[in-house]
Amino acid sequence: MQELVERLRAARSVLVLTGSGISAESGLPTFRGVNGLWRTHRVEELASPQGFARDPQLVWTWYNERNAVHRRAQPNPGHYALASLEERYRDFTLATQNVDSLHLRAGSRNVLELHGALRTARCTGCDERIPIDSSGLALDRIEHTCGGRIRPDIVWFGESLPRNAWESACAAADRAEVIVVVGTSAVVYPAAALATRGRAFVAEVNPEETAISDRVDCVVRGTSAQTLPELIDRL
Ligand code: BJW
Repeated sequence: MQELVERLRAARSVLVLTGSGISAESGLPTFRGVNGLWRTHRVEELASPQGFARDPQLVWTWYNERNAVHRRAQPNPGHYALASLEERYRDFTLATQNVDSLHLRAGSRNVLELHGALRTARCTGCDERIPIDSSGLALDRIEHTCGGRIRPDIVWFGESLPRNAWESACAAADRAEVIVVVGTSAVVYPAAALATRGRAFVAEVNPEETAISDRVDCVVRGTSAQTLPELIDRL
């Protein structure tokens, strides 16, 4: 961790990329872990455009349940440590693959939500966005007045990432002197490519080995809620 501390002390431009592991200590499941969402649910039924076209009520029932769980969850010390890290830099970007809004609730400001967010929904026809509260979307509101359907405002496999968020994340990766990759298996593209596309010093914070562990400059093996506050204390 000492080398990462020194790099962060010297850096003017920092990018952090997070995945579902950072919310694990808030009680939210990851995707590919032992009890991960993709181990216990069929991704093609619940999280794909085809699944939504087939049975939008089933898809919304699942996302409404997840939305309720996210709302009850609280940011953990890892989320708060990243919000505090942001205070030290003029050029700090937090690109997250998470749809749970916990970074924003922890006080992070320059957050790019690469896979969307569950706090909004959007119409497949006219693209109108509507806010989603803790009760989720009522199933009788799925059919929109324009003839389209209201769907979760998130990115499923085969779909493009939100253009502005993606372009801003690429620019941040190119500018960054340090990139910290937290709590992601780094198997989902294009997000995973951010970690290693620039010339930055790249550090990984994760209790397990990942797809990019052998390509990063420094590995901090531990959970984010344990190691990130320690990192901030040492800066
Ligand atoms: C802890 C911890 C603790 C545990 N502390 N850490 C190149 C090659 C091959 C395929 C592709 C490619 N480029 C694109 C593709 C296709 C595809 C893809 O990547 N497939 C691969 C899986 C093979 N990508 C896409 O389709 C993307 N779109 C795209 O590329 O558009 C262009 C295009 C258009 C048309 C055709 C083709 C391309 C879109 C990807 C969208 C991903 N969506 C999901 C679902 C979001 C909605 C929802 O939430 O329901 O996003 S999938 C899921 O995976 C979710 C996550 O954001 C994402 C990443 O998962 P994450 O967060 O890394 O979770 P895990 O479980 O994998 O890892 C958790 C980690 O945490 C582990 O490492 C643990 O050790 C760690 N951990 N506890 C710290 N306490």
